[in-house]
Amino acid sequence: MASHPASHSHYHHPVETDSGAFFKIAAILLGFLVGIVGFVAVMLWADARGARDDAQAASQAVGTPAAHEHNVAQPLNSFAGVTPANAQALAEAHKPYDATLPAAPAGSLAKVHLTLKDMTVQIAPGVKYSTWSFGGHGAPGPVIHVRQGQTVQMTLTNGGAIPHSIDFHAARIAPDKAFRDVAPGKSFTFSFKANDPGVYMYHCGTKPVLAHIANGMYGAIVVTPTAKPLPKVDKDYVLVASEWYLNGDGIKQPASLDMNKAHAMEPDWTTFNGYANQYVTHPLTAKPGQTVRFWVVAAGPTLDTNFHVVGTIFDRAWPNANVSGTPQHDVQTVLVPAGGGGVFDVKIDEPGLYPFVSHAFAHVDLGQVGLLKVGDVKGTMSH
Ligand SMILES: [Cu+2]
Repeated sequence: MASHPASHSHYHHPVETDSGAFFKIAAILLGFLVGIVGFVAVMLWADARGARDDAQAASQAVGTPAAHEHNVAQPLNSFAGVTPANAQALAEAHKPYDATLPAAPAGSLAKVHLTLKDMTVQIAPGVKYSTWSFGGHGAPGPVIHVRQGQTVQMTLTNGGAIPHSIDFHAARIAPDKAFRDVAPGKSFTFSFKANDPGVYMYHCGTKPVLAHIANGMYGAIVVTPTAKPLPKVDKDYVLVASEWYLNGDGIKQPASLDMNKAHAMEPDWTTFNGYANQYVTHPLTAKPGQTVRFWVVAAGPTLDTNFHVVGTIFDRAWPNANVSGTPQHDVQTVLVPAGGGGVFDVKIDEPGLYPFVSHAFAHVDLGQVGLLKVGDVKGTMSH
């Protein structure tokens, strides 16, 4: 009963208490309201300021491209994974780049003639990109295969709109002479002796090299060792890894290079042989018990490839394509640096679908994955 009078006494001053509370609550609400209005005002101001900065950046960009490219921070829009609705049908209709190593020519002279062409290709299902391409079939350029000791006589014909050149990593030659710029409409021939076996990158070396490689000017040359031949294998496949930096999604109109993304190293697509996931839809094949040799080049322009085959281990690996040296045995993942190569042998006995990837897994999501189908197995695999 002691508590009752106390609470009762509260009930005796209802008006005064309630009205005090009312003013207090009203004051607090008013305070909130002022705060919210203030916050909204700050947001509007920031928005307006952002728009003004954007307008300034845009006007600067028109007048001074250099400032636009290097001095103005701006968001880089990603088009990673953006494909049209019928992507699956397009992927199935796409003719994959032939990864099979072609035969080396007979005799002591290997004549190679590459014509440069500006052309639009697909780099993912329904994703078009305006390339500068070697050999007229997009990126990568054709696989060149010679034997150690052969002389490579290289003729470059520039069918493009601007000067280009060709730099062979397989050559020991003065680059200022051999890798010089060739003007549009002109041809240039130089020769080198392929004394060093391995798999090498070739690429356009015209400035800015980043742009020329990013636009598809790269390929692989395999120099088969003859002094110390490699163990015989059943299949030889060539994979050229590269990444793409797009200024649009490439669906309605072809994308071209976004140099800011290329500098930031934020690709939209990464590929083996120039087209995202093409060997997932159209797997490379082997029979159970066969040994498959992968000749891998990472063309970049900037990013490395961490080569790995899921479900097996490399029986032999020649990191850096050092095929005149001793191979490593039983290794899982080998770095193929941008501008470098590697050679990898796998013998797979059990039928199945074995993905080959860059094990830097962002690259798998961006398209640098394929399947090696061992035996007559059905279905596909998601990674
Ligand atoms: Cu070029």
